[in-house]
Amino acid sequence: MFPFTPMKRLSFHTAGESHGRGLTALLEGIPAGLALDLERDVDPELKRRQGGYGRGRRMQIESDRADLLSGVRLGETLGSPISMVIWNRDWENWTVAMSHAPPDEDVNPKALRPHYLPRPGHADLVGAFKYDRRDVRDILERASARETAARVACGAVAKRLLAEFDIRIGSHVVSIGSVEAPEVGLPDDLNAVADANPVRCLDDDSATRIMAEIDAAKERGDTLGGVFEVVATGLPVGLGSYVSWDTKLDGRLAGAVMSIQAVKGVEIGLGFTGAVRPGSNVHDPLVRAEEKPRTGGIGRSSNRAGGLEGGVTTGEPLSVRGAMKPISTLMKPLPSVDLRDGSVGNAATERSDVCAVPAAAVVGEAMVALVLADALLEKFGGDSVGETRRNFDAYIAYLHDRGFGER
Ligand code: EPS
Repeated sequence: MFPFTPMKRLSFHTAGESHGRGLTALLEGIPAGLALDLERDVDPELKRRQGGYGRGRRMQIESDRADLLSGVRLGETLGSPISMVIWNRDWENWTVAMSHAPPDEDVNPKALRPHYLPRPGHADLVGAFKYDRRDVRDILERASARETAARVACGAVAKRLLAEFDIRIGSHVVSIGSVEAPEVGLPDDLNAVADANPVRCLDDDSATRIMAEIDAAKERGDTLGGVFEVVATGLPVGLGSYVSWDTKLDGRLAGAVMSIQAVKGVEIGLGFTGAVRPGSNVHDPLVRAEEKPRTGGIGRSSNRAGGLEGGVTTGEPLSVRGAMKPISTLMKPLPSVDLRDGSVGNAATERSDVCAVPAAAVVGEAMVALVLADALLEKFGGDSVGETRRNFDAYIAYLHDRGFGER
């Protein structure tokens, strides 16, 4: 058996704890010759991830920006690994609790900020068993969604590559708590519209109701989840493959989006809704579309497939939805068991967000961008962006010239 390898040409790694010194992002496989300026291309994405109504006080402490360590010279990528660091400003408040050195003998145990009552729904308990820890801080520091800042840094570079080929990625919030926004046509510049709204929702009335629901949840000491949609436009037909299970792009996208902290469901196109409809109301009729060379001049009169058929891009907009459960740190905590003595108590509480769905949507964009950039390089190869472009352009020209006829 082969391991499941969603990424074929690109690879990325992140390291870092939520209240440690910082997060490291390492991205390998980006071709040489890509113009890259972190202040222009990466930092604004980090800022987008920090926003959203419902975030806690931590986001007022942090002001994320990426420090470049390697992989770029004179404004262009070198083809070598790109490494970036995002320093945690909050670290200065955690130097004792998150010290790399063993604690002093006379340290006040409280200064180490231990937690012994795992939060239901969090990685706390399973992590404590798996890694043989008692203090669940050893688990939660890495399980924290702070790690997604490093994913967004890598995703921003992937977006920069995709933009060279006019492939754009945006997202918006579909629902939070019980409020579901009505379906509206997607604006051309999806992120410009979504980012202008405090919960990244395209419908202002729904956004108002969502914010009221977030306020009420906060008042109750509760948290809220929701659904976001990531949309990619400009993709050519033919990324991914149907020939083997681990080459199918739908599976690779689903794995990437499902890997985001607190995501419990992923849908592509109609997703679960398609399972209850007859086929005639699910599949998208084919139509001639000479004006759309990236679909091969044959388009679809609807896009219920969400831009993928057989695990291969169709050239229609790609739609991936992620369902995020409510954050598991509740200010009015649920019952838990104390790992020191087995006594029953309430789960640990600490500063957290009430809702992070708007941020998760931005992380979703990053994960989708990384998978799509990988699929682009898988099909077109290229050690330099120029080489990738020549191969890409030749393919688009082939699609344009292909015409009809039996062979
Ligand atoms: C998080 C808890 C909160 C969030 C954090 C994720 O942090 P803190 O415990 O420091 O208040 O703000 O998210 C981030 C720091 C971030 O950058 O997204 C958690 O427990 O997962």
